[in-house]
Amino acid sequence: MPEQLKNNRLIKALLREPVDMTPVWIMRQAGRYLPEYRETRKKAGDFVTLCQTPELACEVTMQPLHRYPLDAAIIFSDILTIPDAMGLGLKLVESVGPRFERSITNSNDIKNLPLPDPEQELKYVMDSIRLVRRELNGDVPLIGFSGSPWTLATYMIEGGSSREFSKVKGMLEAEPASLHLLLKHLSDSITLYLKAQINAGAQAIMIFDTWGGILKTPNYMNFSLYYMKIICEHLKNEHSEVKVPVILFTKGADKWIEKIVEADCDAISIDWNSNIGQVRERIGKRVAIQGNMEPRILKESEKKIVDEVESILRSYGSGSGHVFNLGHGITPDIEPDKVGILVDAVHNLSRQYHKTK
Ligand code: 1CP
Repeated sequence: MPEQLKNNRLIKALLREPVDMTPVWIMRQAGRYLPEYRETRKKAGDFVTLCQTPELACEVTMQPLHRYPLDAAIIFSDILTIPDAMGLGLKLVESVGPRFERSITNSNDIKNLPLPDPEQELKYVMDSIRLVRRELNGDVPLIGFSGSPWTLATYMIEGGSSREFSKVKGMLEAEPASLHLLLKHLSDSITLYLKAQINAGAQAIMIFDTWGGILKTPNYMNFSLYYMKIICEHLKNEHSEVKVPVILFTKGADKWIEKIVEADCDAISIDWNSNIGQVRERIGKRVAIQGNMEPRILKESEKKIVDEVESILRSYGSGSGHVFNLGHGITPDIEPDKVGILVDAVHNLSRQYHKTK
């Protein structure tokens, strides 16, 4: 429970309660930029086996926390566990990305999709969460996550990663009712999955809508945000004594931020195309804000990284409600020491913004 957490800055900031310094964690903090991650992945044999072996998933979840004084752990898994559990057959193909053995092409495929039981087909995720909670021993909170219905639908219909999204956009135009059927089914499944993650020990939840930004405004509202909002409503009371904050992240959503905060979320995560200070002004005190350094900056000099951290902290300004993060995942080409520079800079430079008078 958060009260028993030794470092509770993340949860406090997500709930806009006072903190001594701005909490920081990094999207994809356990990943290929770390040599120890690449070692464990080799030991597992492949990425899917790594995700499905709780001892190894726990090991890689902990790796970045052994290196840096991060304010949160995020469970090592992937957003594509749900489609895999629905029988699509996930593989990660080297230098191509995630691929499914089977994809969704018509309404019959959708009607035949099972609703995975999180404690059966996805038990390995829950076991990883239980293991990490034991390993963390209350040091920092553990974040659980899922993809958004829209983002998962893009992978299921395209059969993997995509650049053009022509199949899913084709279904949206030609068979919107079928697409809604799939999105509804995914919302049900994600709700069960996230509730199970909370019951297994996740202390905050993040929903990744990586591909919401490719939609036109009315389609974003109807095919992406609408379903995330339903999930948030279902999660609102999914905690015993302490609140489990929910973070929504749509990449490329600057123009929709006022609409996103109307969903029952506690925080929004923003990419580097938004100005964090302006976002704060636009939304007032409604939710906390996570973000938003461009991952590419981590390739620059120590001075440039520290300057950028300072500029983001200054732009947000005084008071709680900010969780420092990148605007998207860290890339495999980053030198691990640069992450240490970032984390220390956030902690050191943010104290001045949290002085109580
Ligand atoms: O070893 C490898 O080559 C695997 C690379 C990798 C990793 C480290 C993949 C394949 N997934 C992950 C882990 C992962 N994925 C985490 C772990 C927790 C963390 O430390 O942050 C998380 C939160 C994700 C979420 C995820 N997977 C998203 C949403 C976030 C985002 O980056 O936008 C998406 C879109 C995926 C799909 C996916 N899985 C893997 C890759 C390379 C991708 C992206 C493919 C694409 O661009 O379409």
